Amino acid sequence: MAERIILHVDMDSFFTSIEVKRNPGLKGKPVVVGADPKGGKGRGVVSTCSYEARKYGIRSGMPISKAYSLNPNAVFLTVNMEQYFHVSRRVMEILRGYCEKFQQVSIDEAYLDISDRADDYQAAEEIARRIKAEIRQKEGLTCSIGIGPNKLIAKIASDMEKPDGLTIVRPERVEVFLAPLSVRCIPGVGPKSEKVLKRMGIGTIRALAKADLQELKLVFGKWGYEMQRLARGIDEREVRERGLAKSIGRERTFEEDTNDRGVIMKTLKELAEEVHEDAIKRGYMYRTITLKVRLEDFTTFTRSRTIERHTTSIESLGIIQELIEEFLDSKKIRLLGVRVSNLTRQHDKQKSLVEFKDYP
Ligand code: TTP
Ligand code: MG
Repeated sequence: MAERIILHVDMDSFFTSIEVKRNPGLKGKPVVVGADPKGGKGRGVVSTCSYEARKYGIRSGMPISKAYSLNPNAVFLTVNMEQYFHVSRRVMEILRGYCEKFQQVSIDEAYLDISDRADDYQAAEEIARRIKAEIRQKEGLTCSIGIGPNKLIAKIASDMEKPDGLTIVRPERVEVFLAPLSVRCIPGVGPKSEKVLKRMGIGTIRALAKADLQELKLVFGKWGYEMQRLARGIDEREVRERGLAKSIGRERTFEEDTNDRGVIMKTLKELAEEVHEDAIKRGYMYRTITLKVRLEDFTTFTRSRTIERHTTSIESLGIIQELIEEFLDSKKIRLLGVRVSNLTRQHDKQKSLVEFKDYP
């Protein structure tokens, strides 16, 4: 494969930065965007928070009640998904203008293959600076950019000097750059792989790069081989626009079949929230919501509803709660699933015209 130069761009504390931009009085304050904390009794989670809030230990995905206990004086804001989607779209349009090959990976993150526009890393740095300046000028927001010979390196690099970072890793620096990092920095190595690797005495990427391949294969199969290639800085994944995902879903099998309404409703709520969060993070709105129910005798049913327009709020929850009703008095339930489909990253036309007017 010819040498490539890849950029990974990730907006800084994205939802929060948009809120601060709209209300400059919040600048420099700990700001948390997520569910309503209701004086510490609120349910739901933190979507994201400002870097000032992170100093108190507040993080994405944390229960909002926990965030409240860490700093009750932080500014708590609920999400304005529609606006974040608009900003996301405009940022992605800016980025698209800087490359031939583009790939949006989430609501605030994208890869750019700039190999045909930059002959060397100096030219790449120039481009990165222009991108940062254009986003700052047009949207009043900062981003962090990583530059490297492939997606893996670009992605890890973009996270290195957040916020407003620019980290360049030339091919000859890849090995030194990766060596001290935790194996967790490798995409695909989650808590489970990390644990197994730890037992094998492998904690850093350096150790993984040097590990015995046969042993890795024995434990992880093909993934062991791929993992080690990544640890050696080899990543041939192309930057390419993927078609939209077809659907996003989650299922859960009960340990014991149940007809307990409370348990069923609680599980559905969790599933709907997880699916919704996942859709938002990946930058998708949805129109169709599907419930799947498997009864104790293994008969399986699905029920779907399509709403009038794509949504960014958690309408899936209410709909799922209606769809489950017909199953509540029947046999015990073995498995529940929630799925959203009819996905888009684009606002429905009419709606967006209106929205654009009252958002500068
Ligand atoms: P991230 O890029 O992971 O986070 P961030 O942009 O807020 O902060 P950073 O400077 O570290 O990049 O996610 C982008 C947005 O996605 C984030 O602003 C809110 C949303 N999000 C959630 O709603 N829930 C989550 O658990 C995460 C991780 C993100
Ligand atoms: Mg981000």
